[in-house]
Amino acid sequence: LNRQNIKWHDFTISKAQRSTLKNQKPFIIWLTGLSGSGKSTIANQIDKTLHQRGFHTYLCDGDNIRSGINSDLGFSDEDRQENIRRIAQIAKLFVDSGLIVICAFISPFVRDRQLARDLVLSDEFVEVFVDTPLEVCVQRDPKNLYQKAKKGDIGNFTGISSIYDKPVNPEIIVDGQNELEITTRQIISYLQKHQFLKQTHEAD
Ligand code: ADX
Repeated sequence: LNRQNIKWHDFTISKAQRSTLKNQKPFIIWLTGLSGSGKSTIANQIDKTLHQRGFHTYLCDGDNIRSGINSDLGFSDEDRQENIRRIAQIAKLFVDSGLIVICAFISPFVRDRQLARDLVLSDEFVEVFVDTPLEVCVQRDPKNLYQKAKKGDIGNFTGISSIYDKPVNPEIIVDGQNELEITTRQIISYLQKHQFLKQTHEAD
């Protein structure tokens, strides 16, 4: 591909101006963990809580993104890499637009999560490891996918026939077996403590 003739252009209205208008600091909350670990449920609760407190948010979730923009991708290592690359670029655009973006993807490879992190400023990325033991995810098996993966009906299944790199140094580790309310409070407290959430928004 010849990218020589492509040049980045800064337009008049900046990220700072867009976020000032929204009265918030834009950033990404990146949830990673096994299938069935609870990422989507936690992401939804964080999204709801922030929205109710007056923040402008957007939630990107694996199954949704994969049914639209990434419907051409499967679960080989290369496709997962491309999945995360595109989502990270999309999340960056949302951050640029002034939003708080909540991403919930297995994102099994440390390299791809690092790539996503490196796309934004160092204080714009909060990695949350949803730590739920594989046995618990297998037991939950909400979509019966572990059962199919064990029988060999689904290949490259994370935790069964495809690897998951545990995060090395995530900002937050949540115990996927905790009550949803406790986990949500843990994440929101972190965000408050580290100045991600301005005080002007009402706390409940
Ligand atoms: S990722 O690995 O590329 O980050 P992503 O989060 O987008 O995965 O999608 C994961 C979802 O796809 C799972 O929750 C599950 O419902 C579904 N899925 C289908 N096949 C697989 C597979 N082989 N491995 C993992 N998840 C799969």
